[in-house]
Amino acid sequence: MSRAQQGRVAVLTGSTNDLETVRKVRETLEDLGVDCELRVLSAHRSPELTVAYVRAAEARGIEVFVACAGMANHLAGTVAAHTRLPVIGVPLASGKLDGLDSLLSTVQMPPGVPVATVSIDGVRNAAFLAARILGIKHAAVRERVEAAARAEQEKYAAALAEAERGERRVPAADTTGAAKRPRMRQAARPPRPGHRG
Ligand code: AIR
Repeated sequence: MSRAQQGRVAVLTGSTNDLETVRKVRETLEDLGVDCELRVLSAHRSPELTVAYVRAAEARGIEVFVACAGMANHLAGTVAAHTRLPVIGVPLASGKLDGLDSLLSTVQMPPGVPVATVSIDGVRNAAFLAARILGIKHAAVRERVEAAARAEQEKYAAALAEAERGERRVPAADTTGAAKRPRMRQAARPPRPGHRG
């Protein structure tokens, strides 16, 4: 862990084929000043290795897990069954159901074994949530989360101001402003039969 980084997150994923998507969890965590280790482990294909890794993780300094997998996703649930640390589940879009199977199998955990499930392919939000959890203990991470949120708000405000300036910019020859006026309304729907209006 570099001296600038605080906290330690284990990011697990079910297949090497997930890595392109899942690497964004690590990138975002590193941007937020959080140390992270990424492992390919499958609840179905390498169950014993997965459990051994989870059981040993806390002693090695892991504070939060992010578990990602596609299809019938039992990785996050398996992790949550073998640790008392917070577990964030990321359903991945893959297979014929495009992530819906993974979402449902990640989110529907029995009481007492929680998995905080983000959206399908919600890799960046998984990292932000892990950083918010770590921010309770690590002040430097809390500050990075705050700075990232402020930067996001400023970017949104700037885009909004730019859009409003564009709306007000009317060509000199067009005194009515009609050329710039956006078409906001669609044609009114015909009244439903029996509707008195
Ligand atoms: N997977 C791997 N072990 C259990 C599950 N659910 C997931 C992987 C991947 C999908 O199954 O996370 O998203 C397909 O894996 P593969 O290796 O066949 O591409």
